[in-house]
Amino acid sequence: MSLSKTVKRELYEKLVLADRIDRMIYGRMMQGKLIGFYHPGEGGIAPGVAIGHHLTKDDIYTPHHRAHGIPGMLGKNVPVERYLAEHTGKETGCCKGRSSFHWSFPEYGIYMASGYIGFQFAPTVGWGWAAKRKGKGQIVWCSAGDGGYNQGRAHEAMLMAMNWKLPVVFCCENNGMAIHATVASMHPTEHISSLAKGYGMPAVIVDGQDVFAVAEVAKKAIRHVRAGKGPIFVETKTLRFREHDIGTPDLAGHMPRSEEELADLRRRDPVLVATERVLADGVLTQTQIDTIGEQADVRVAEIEQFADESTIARPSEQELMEAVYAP
Ligand SMILES: Cc1ncc(C[n+]2csc(CCOP(=O)(O)OP(=O)(O)O)c2C)c(N)n1
Ligand SMILES: [Mg+2]
Repeated sequence: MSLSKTVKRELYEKLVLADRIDRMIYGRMMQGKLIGFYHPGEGGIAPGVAIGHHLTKDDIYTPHHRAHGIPGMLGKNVPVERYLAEHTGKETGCCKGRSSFHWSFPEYGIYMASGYIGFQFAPTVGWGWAAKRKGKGQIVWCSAGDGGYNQGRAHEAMLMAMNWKLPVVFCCENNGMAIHATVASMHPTEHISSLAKGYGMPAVIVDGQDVFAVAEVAKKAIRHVRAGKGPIFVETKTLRFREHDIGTPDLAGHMPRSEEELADLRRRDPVLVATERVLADGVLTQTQIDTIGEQADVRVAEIEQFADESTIARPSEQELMEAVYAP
C-alpha cells in the first residue's frame, strides 16, 4: 500500500509549512510576543503531519505537545492562524485567547495539551467507548511522548481499550528523552511499544524522521481500528533538536546534547530526509521544491498577520466563568 504522488506532495507541503511555522513561533517567543512558553518541534515534526493527514475531521486526535500540535493540525487541515492568535492572547484564538497553550479545537476533533503529561489517556478510553457505541466508524488517535507513556494511566487505558476492543491507536512519539532524562535511563526495554505486548495489542515501529514511512503506517493503523479490530500501538522513533522548552526560566538555554551530537542528528532532519526522497523518486523537481518553500513563507506571514491584527482578549468576569466547568 504505497502512497500516491499527490499524497506525497501534500505531505511534503505540510511538512515544510510545519517546519517554518515552528521556527516562526520560536522566534516570536524569543521576542516576547507570545504568552507562556513553547516546546520547539525542530527534528520531530514528521509524525504529526503524517498522522493528521489520514484522520477525518470527525476523528478524535490528541496530537503530541511538541510544536504544540501544529504538525498534526496542519495534517488535519485545521486553520492554524487561530492557534497563533490563541498563543498571542487574542479574541480570535481557538479558545478566545484564554488558554495560552492549554487549548483545543473541539470542532476539528482536536484536544491538545493540558499541563499534565499523560492527560489524554483517560479521555481516550471515554472517546473510544463513545465512538464504538455510535458505530459510525469514528476512531481516536492518542499520541503521547516516551515520558507520557511512563504514566500509570497509560497502562490502564491500554488495558481497558484492548479489553473492550475500542477503536483507538496508541501512538508514542519517542524522541529519546523527557526534558533532560534519556529513555535509556527511564525504561527497561529498548522500545516503548513493547508495552503493548502485555495487553495482546499489535505494535508497529516506524522511522519518525521519514514522513512518508509514518504516513504509510498511520494509514494501515487507522484502517485496522476503523475495521473494528481493536487498538493498535504505533511507535515513531523521532528526535528533538532544541531545548525542552523556551519560556520556563529554570530551563533557559539548557541543551542536553553537545553541538557535535546535534550536528550528527541534524542529518536526519525530517525536511532534509523528505527532500531527498521526493527528488530521488521524481515526485517533485528542485524548482517545485523552491516554490513550495516560497508559498510556505507567504502562508506564515498570513498567519502572523491574522494574530497581530486581532483584538486582545479582555474577557469580563462573567465570560471567564462561562469557560469554567463546575459540576
Ligand atoms: C504529570 C506531569 N509530570 C511531569 C510534568 C513535567 N513535564 C513536562 S513535559 C515533560 C516531559 C515529557 O516528555 P515526553 O512525553 O517524552 O515528551 P517530549 O517533551 O520529549 O516531546 C515533563 C516531565 C508534567 N507536565 N506533568
Ligand atoms: Mg520524549
